[in-house]
Amino acid sequence: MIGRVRFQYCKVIIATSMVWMMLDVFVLMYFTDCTDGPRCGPQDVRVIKQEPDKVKSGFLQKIFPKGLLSSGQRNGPGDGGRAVKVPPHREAEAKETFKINQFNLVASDMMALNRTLPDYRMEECRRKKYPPVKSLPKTSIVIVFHNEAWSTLLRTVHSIIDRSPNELLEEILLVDDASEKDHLGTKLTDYVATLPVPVHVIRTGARIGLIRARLKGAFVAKGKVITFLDAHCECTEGWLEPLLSEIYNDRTSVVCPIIDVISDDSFEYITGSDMTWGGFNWKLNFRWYQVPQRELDRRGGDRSMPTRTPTMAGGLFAIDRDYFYEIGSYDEGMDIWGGENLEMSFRVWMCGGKIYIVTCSRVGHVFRKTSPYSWPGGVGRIINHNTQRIVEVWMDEYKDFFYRINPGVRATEYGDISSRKKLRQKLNCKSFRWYLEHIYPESQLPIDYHSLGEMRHKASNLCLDTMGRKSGEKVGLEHCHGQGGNQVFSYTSKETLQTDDLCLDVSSLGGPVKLFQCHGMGGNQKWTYDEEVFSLTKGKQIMGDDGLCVSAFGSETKFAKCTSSGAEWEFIQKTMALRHVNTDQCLGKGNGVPSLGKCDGSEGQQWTLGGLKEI
Ligand code: UD2
Ligand code: MN
Repeated sequence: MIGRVRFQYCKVIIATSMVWMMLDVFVLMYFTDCTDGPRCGPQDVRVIKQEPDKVKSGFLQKIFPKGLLSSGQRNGPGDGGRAVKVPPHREAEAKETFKINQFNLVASDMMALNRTLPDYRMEECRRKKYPPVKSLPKTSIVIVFHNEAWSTLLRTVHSIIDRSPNELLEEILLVDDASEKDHLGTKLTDYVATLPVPVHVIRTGARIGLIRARLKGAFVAKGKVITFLDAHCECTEGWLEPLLSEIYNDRTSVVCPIIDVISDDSFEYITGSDMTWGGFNWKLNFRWYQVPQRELDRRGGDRSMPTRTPTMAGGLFAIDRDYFYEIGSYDEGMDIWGGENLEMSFRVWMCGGKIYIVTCSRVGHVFRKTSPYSWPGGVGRIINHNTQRIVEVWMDEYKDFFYRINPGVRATEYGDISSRKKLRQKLNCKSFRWYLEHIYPESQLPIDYHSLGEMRHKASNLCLDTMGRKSGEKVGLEHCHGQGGNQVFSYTSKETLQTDDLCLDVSSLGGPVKLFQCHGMGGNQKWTYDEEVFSLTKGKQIMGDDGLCVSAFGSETKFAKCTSSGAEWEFIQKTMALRHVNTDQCLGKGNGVPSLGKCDGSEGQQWTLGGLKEI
């Protein structure tokens, strides 16, 4: 027993409470009497995993339905976070049932509901001292689901119970959003009644979508903090204390764990990076991006310190319950799925709160490639409806940018937003520009820009086109279709030529013109447009009002007496050239594709930028 305890200076092991004693093979708690050391004090109340040699055969099966919990051997499928190998005779079944949940149901069902996971935390996190458990706020955990699989839902629940100090769990609230599966009916209610933590099932009746379902859960939550989780998660060792302690320190902090990846195919637990944060692209899709140097510096290089993140993924976070309501909970007008995470992110930052990714807290989530459930009225309608509610309420003048890029979205109705606008006023929230400037200066949505529209090559009358390609691939030149989409580019005030989160990038002299993730650091992505230049031609003079001519003196130009030599200039006010600064070459067309060449002022290097404006 002791051999498995990591902190060996801790001496006394006491099992607490009848329930826990009954389940001591399943969950064991121990206190320590040490007076010093990284994890001393009452916060040392820990939940540790079941000990194989302590399990009496058949014990767990008496309490839990047969075969659901791992007993005895802890080297079963998926244990240790390992990938599950579906045996050959079940492969066809796995393939067939994949579409039910959009993950490998056979693999999930093969694993114990309480499979073991290693402690994935970084060393600094394990050493960190948190406030004593008795002073941390208790949390209600709200999990909404629609047609979730039994094994993923219950594994989420078991992972919470197994890896959280019992004292911190007020309750687990399972909000069933009108599921149509037998296993989520009385079987679920009966099962959760056997668990050593209060677990309640709330039924929405009709399908109301995840946003309103979460609101239902939050409404009955008794805990000082509400922690939201998706229904296919696994919490890891020590996940809860770092989240609660941030809220304990500042109740206006909204905190997310690092979301690790549980493979949708093998259920392997794959740790995610602590160097990514949340952002969004031009379509207002949530995206993970690299944490910029600015934020690393703010944390003094300490990776165990929470990262301030511009947006959150949305599914996994904890928030002070009263603050949740003060800051406007959720927009009840949002349907089914999508957008609520950006809405909340903008709102929290603009109205005085903060959002962190707490890098000492790790929770796994099964990321799926497609959604398994129905979307009443269609995916497009729902997403466009929800997105417009964000844009109209929170984005001020930047809504024009959004609609220019996504004109089709306008056709969808978005309902009444007056109460959300009032909320913004009541909370006295800052502008979206403020948010971009202060919270998200690295945003892919340019804060200021010179142009937004097509980029037309004058000589060929063709338009720059992403051809739907990805980062690292070449940009194309196509007939201008005037439909926006792949032909919308912005020349930004950071002097990048950008389309969504990709920038025109040339990495070497003579190299191809590629699309690359915008990094915001100039370099290979910096371009100038439309500089005033003088180009030397024969027989032309530029005469000023005073009768003097523009003349060359070395590399400088000055007004001087008009003579037959040295003053023969053509003044081209608009070169319309796009000069790549690093290589000092201009964008033109070679072999049918955009390419760089020595700047020569020719028509082959002239571009008109759509939506050009003064800033
Ligand atoms: C992400 C979030 C998710 C939510 C969503 C945007 C993570 C890991 N996940 O998508 O929480 O913020 O972005 O809205 O950050 N559900 C219902 N009723 C419905 C539809 C879904 O209860 O009508 C449940 C569903 O069973 C699941 C949860 O809502 O437990 C989130 O849905 P998802 O897993 O399909 O969302 P995900 O992870 O793709
Ligand atoms: Mn999910």
